[in-house]
Amino acid sequence: MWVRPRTAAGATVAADVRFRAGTYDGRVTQDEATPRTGKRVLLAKPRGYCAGVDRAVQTVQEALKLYGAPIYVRKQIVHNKHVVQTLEAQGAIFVEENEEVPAGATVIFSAHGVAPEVYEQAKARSLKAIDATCPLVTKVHHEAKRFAAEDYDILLIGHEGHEEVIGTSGEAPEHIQLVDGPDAADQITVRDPNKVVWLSQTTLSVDETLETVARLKKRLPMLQSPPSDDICYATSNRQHVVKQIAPDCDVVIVVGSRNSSNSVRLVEVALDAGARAGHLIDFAHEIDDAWLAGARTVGVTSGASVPEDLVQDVLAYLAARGFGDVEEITTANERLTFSLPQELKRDMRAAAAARG
Ligand code: 2E5
Ligand code: F3S
Repeated sequence: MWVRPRTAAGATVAADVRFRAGTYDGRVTQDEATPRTGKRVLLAKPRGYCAGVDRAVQTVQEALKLYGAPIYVRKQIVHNKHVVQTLEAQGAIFVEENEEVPAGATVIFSAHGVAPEVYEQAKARSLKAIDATCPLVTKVHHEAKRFAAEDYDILLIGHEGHEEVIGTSGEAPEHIQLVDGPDAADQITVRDPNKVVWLSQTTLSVDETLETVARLKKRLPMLQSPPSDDICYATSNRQHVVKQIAPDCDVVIVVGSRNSSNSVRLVEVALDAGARAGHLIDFAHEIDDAWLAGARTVGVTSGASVPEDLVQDVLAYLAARGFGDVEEITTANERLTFSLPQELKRDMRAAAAARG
């Protein structure tokens, strides 16, 4: 049955998008999947906002409501152009470092986490700090602190220069070495090969990380694994569904920003899994019609920092070019939510009590 899709806000999408939902049970057959124009979209689910992004964006919005504009945010709250522009329009001021925040003002730390020295700098400037670090990033910080306290060498698999890696490394710089990909594994040296553990950034390619770990284990057979997966549920779920649809796609369009690690990974995963082409775009108008020339099946997904409205814009754009038949391929249903940071909740409760 064809049903109209609904956006997160409850609005229907363009009338010429025909949409149906299904769970993935192997390849979609041509007969089922290419009705009407013979052109179709396979829409990945899960896609878009994860629980940590939802919480971080809400944190900024609630802080704006509670304390009034401007609210300072250290680094992009999440790595998405549209989210940052929207929050700026609502009164958020994004800065690179605490020194740019006026003494005594409120600063929110981004979802990617910060090193302990960033809290200390904020304290020294009497800033009111609200920590929007995703709890699943905080979990990796705790692991790093724990293994460092036990004097382990920690091999942190991640991308050099990424904010999350900088924040996690800052928990125990003297114990942590970065391993940026499988080739880097061959260069690692440790103090005691019997006391070494690997941890990782939350948004890596699952398959590439397995390869990096295998390469590390060849040289360090006693290497220990994290107590639980550091690559988060949202990263692995988005990669899993894109892997399922990619072999059937002439082109996969991933909505996400260039500095969004998890979004960039989705393009790589799609190509590795057999998509003939893959593109990362921030906005529908960036689609080049040449990408669609001769294509019958277009895959669509979005990174964990991407609002659903941007995906709906892409579907409307594709529908206007004959790709109006949309099948949503679901491989997992996500229900996780995180509560707002304690420091914000406390002030929200106090404000509610003062209003009576
Ligand atoms: C915090 C992990 O994928 P990225 O790490 O570059 O970040 P993002 O903002 O695109 O995605 C959300 C997020 C936030 C992922 N830690
Ligand atoms: Fe957190 Fe993973 Fe999202 S680490 S912010 S749940 S992509």
